[in-house]
Amino acid sequence: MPLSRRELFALAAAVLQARGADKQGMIVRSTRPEDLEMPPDGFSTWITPVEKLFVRHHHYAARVEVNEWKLEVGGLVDKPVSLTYEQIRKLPRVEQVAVIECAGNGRGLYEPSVPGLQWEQGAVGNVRWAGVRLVDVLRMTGVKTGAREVLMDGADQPIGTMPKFQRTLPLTKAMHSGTLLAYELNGQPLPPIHGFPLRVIASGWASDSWTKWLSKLTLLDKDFEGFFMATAYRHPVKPVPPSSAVDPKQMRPVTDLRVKSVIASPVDGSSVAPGAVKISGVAWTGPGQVVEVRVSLDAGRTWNPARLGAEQSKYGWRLWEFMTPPLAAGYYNVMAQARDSAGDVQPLTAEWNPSGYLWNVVPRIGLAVGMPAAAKPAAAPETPPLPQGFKTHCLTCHEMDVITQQRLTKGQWEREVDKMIRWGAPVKPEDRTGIIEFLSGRYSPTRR
Ligand SMILES: Nc1nc2c(c(=O)[nH]1)N[C@H]1C(S)=C(S)[C@@H](COP(=O)(O)O)O[C@H]1N2
Ligand SMILES: [Mo]
Repeated sequence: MPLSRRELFALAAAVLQARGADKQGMIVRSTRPEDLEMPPDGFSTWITPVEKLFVRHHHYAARVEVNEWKLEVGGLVDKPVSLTYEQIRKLPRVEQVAVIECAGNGRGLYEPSVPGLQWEQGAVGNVRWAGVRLVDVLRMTGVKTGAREVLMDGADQPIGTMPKFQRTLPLTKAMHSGTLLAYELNGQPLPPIHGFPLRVIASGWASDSWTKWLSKLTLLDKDFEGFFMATAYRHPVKPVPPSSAVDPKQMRPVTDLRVKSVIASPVDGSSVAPGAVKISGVAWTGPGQVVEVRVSLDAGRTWNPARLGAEQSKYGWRLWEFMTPPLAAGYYNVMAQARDSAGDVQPLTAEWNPSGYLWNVVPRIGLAVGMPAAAKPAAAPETPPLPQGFKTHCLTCHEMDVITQQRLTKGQWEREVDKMIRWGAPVKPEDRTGIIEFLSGRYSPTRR
């Protein structure tokens, strides 16, 4: 099926923007819409440079003409306002370093695997934001009694018949001093791909609540029922059996980030000369502060305290490093574990959840000292013959890359294909079975 005019336009805009943002060296999870993961070396600096910051959009990126743009604030307010970019820039300016982390960061590490972008570690960054407090905007409008949630709308348009990306913040989080509307990233105007001209910063929370290209805020007196609140971005209230389907009513929205450390160096599977080795990385948490990172060289039998870096900020990440004693030749299982001021400790094993959110398992790397690195089998390039209708039904809105990274059961593939059909993929009934057979045959949990 040829692209509609709107789709063509959105695509052209996305391509233009991709050229504008210099994101070389990123791990590409999806080329269209663009979903890019930070490579592991991004965990070696306190501030993540914009070229390394991960990118995640559900739809194609919006391109906003700032002269035609306004932020509308309405709903249960005393006085609705419509603010220009200049008016927002004149409000009291706040700077804040904060971790931005996708709720799905680490999804690719869950076993059994779950559908979605197979992020490993790098759907996260630590950025210096500048903007205004959301509460300062709400002071201008006043908030009527009974208002409970703030609905956030962005200027990006859905692909096909996908639902709009609409999220809400509870009023308490919206009024929190750490919640900003940001117009700058690392001292530069927000790049288009990261939400120019204005985006939400819900510090301490996963970034599905950090609406980009923000265009409208609406105060509501009840829970918003849109797809991205009522169905997506929900986490089981109680632990569930792996692979189970869980009713969204038994889940609640993802909010706080979890305490987590990542090892930046050495890289998993590398080989070093005998002697002392510097192990380093970063650690962060949601509410509270990281108070300790400890490192094990023997798969968790014994632990050593790491030194925390001097640079810190309430919502930022913390660099850490541990200098080992001289290491004899051998193979080492290196782990890192962070603990925060609330007493939360990084777990050793995952608690499975249906969408693969909030992965924060202790990272583990293999390190060869004075011996060759373990050989890794090279992945065979994927050039599968496609089934009938696949190109026109599936590869119109996105590319093959988003499919080849999945490892799903037949039931999971059926649910994915039917979701795509609901979202406007023009799959003919006679082609549906062939597509599901192809996907579940080739991209199944048993094929690694
Ligand atoms: N308007 C809009 N805002 C959005 C999204 C989106 O698709 N549309 N994706 C959200 C998600 S899930 C994440 S993880 C972050 C990613 O922000 P980044 O691309 O600047 O890293 O933006 C959030 N804000
Ligand atoms: Mo996300």
